[in-house]
Amino acid sequence: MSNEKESEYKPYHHPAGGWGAAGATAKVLMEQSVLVKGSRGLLSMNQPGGFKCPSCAFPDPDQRKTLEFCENGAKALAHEATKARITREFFKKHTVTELMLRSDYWLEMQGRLTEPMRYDPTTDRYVPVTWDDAFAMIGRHLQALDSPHQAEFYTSGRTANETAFLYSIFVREFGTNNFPDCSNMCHEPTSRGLPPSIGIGKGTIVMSDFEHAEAIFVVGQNTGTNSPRMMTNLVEARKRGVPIVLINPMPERALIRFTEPQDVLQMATFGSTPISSEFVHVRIGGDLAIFKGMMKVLFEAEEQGEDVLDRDFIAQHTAGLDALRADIMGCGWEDITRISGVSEAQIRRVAEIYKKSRATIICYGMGLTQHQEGSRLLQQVANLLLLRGNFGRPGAGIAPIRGHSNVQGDRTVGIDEKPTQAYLDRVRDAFGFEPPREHGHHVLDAIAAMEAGSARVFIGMGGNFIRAVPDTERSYAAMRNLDLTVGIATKLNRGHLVHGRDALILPVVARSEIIRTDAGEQFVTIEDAMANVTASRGVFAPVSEHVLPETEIVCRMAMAALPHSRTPWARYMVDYDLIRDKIAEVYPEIYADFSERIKNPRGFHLDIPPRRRVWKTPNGKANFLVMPGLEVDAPVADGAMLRLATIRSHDQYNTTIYSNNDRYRGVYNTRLVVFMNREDMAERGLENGAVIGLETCSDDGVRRYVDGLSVIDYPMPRGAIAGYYPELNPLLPLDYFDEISGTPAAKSIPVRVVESVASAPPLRIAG
Ligand SMILES: Nc1nc2c(c(=O)[nH]1)N[C@H]1C(S)=C(S)[C@@H](COP(=O)(O)OP(=O)(O)OC[C@H]3O[C@@H](n4cnc5c(=O)[nH]c(N)nc54)[C@H](O)[C@@H]3O)O[C@H]1N2
Ligand SMILES: Nc1nc2c(c(=O)[nH]1)N[C@H]1C(S)=C(S)[C@@H](COP(=O)(O)OP(=O)(O)OC[C@H]3O[C@@H](n4cnc5c(=O)[nH]c(N)nc54)[C@H](O)[C@@H]3O)O[C@H]1N2
Ligand SMILES: [Mo]
Repeated sequence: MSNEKESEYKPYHHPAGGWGAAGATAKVLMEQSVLVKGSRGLLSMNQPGGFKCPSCAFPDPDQRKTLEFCENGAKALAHEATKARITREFFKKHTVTELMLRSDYWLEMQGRLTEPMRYDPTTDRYVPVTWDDAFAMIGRHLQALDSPHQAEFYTSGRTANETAFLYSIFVREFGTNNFPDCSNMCHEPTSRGLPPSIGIGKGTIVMSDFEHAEAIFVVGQNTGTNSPRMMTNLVEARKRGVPIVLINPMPERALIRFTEPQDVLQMATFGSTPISSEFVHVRIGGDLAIFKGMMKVLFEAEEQGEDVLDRDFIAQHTAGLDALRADIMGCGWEDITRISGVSEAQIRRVAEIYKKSRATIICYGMGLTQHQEGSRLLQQVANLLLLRGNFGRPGAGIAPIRGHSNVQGDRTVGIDEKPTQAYLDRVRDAFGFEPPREHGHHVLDAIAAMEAGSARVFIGMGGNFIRAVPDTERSYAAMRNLDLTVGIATKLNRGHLVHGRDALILPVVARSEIIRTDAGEQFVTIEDAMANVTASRGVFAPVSEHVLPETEIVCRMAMAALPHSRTPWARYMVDYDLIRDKIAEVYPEIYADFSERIKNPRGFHLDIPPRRRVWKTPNGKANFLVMPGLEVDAPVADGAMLRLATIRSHDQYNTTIYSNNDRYRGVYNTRLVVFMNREDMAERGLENGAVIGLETCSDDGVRRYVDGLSVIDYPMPRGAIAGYYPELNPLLPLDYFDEISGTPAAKSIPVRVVESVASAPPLRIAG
């Protein structure tokens, strides 16, 4: 093995960001052979008149800079604008069986898909198909179903508002609410958990709130990697002396020390800013105990006659305080510290920061949502904020840091397996058909239906469903049960290789590319994680003349499946203003005058009622909701059990692997690692770099096992380990999820170490 490719662990001692980030940006543009094109693209990214970054959902700042992108946005763009192409010759060369043996990284590096392909079982290859034949095949399969509920319509969060809206109309006119979407594995606890509490399943802050906050909490979110542009806000807050509390089982590098790649002076002097003022080294699943401990400190202070609760706000706007107080005061410090793994002294210190602050923001990510009680855990975050009136005040609020660039928008415009009856009435009135009224499938329901054989067709609007879902082997088998699988995509991925009897790959015009129709150039819109809607206009020519815009694909699928439809699909397909007019009609409260308002180059903000202290809950109040106990994951009676969090490296975008490195965590040329506490290693007789297997602790008779993982001695709390998604998804059982949202508990998989039987290459441990 060449030295260059040797897998290695080499702790990263520099601040995050800085020259490392600048260098990585240049490197990825060169790797994809798009130095000039990519640099030109970066100038238009997140700028008025340009396109929205295809990476994360973090908003643009109010004061625009000439450059508004980050290292990982540059990777996303470089991989989208890449020079590499997959042509029909590629598919002629490789059978699907052969391609299955390749890594996700290798598949990604083959480049952009350039023409529609159909699976040919006689040769086990994808072969070219015309668009007309592809749509005819989809129409035939959909019309042949006994019931519309036998089809699953997946959406990944990169899909723009106009496309997602039409897709939701097509599917409802077809007759089902089966809308599994990536949000079901992501921020669904936000969407389902927060409405009973504050009346909306979205975040309540806007960008300017960072300027007014007096304390910021970053909980279970790896900002420097997954929403790097937010680092600017944290750096600015820190420079103002605002305390930043980091709650995470991993000391994420960027949240400890950061150099702003756009700060010329800091770059030149190799300076950096310390970010977190308090690092709370929580056990996996220990956050609930911390939040309850903090609330206990507040209630104790209240008992002492201190003026710590926002009495007026509570009296005027909330319900349920007494029940909450009783629950919290019933929690003992011994349990709180044991379950959180954090000392009472530190919880008191953090509570003190919260008490002193007149405006607090709590940001969170997958570290909170992907637990068995993720939804109810978030309600406790809301409780904590409500106690001090941290809604409807500058500098305060709850901030779910969303994933995909339009995942929030997709839900807003109808990608929802549990739509409200009022919404369905508006669809009926706007389109003149009766939509289905019963709830449809989320991701886990969809897999169950495939396993049971009741689902026959799967259509994937973007994403990589099969690689993102739990229980890899079982899910693969479920997918292979289908009659037809359709992958609407920019890049080849595993989802195209684990397919039904018939299968199609339909390549699309990407976010950074120009959409041209008979009515001229079109643009689409995106809603970011803070509910700002902005236009996105691509700047590059499409990758090939044989790819179609996603919106056209939706319309032509609809025309093929619904030959008697009265919906003017052929008109929507060419003129996106007509789609926006329909969105305005279905959502008059938030989208009135859409086509007019979107002319503002900065876009507009969708109303978030809690910002006005208006609560769209049944009782018209914000509700303190009680969650008994301190555990967010069911305890497991196994002394050898470790909790595994499956996380992202710095060089991946979900299932898309940019490289096998994770710079800030010091990992190079491998993704098969497990970060573990030194004492947990010693207890198991493991040396740094030892190769192990992991096995899930479950009692359903299924053995879930991943082998060939190198252990890394890492500052993890006792009993907590971490490793990369999607490689470790085989360990995540399909029935291990949050009941309220259906979100798999990917951050707390109970596992034990077992002997390795694989011959994995050794991991070199450097200084
Ligand atoms: N570059 C890049 N950007 C991305 C993505 C990407 O893959 N690459 N993905 C996008 C998507 S779809 C999403 S949803 C977001 C994901 O962004 P994040 O939410 O940051 O996702 P993760 O990397 O899965 O893990 C988050 C953090 O949770 C911590 N954690 C694990 N368990 C616990 C726990 O019990 N408690 C606490 N407090 N913390 C815990 C981990 O240590 C890690 O720091 O990013 C989006 N942006
Ligand atoms: N164990 C574990 N599992 C997880 C998670 C975890 O933390 N741990 N995280 C979960 C989360 S938060 C999420 S969001 C899901 C992600 O699940 P998905 O959203 O399904 O997965 P992605 O990897 O983002 O999808 C990548 C594919 O999207 C296609 N694509 C990219 N751009 C475009 C485009 O513009 N148009 C179209 N049509 N296609 C495009 C490309 O072909 C690419 O291969 O995974 C979930 N699964
Ligand atoms: Mo996500």
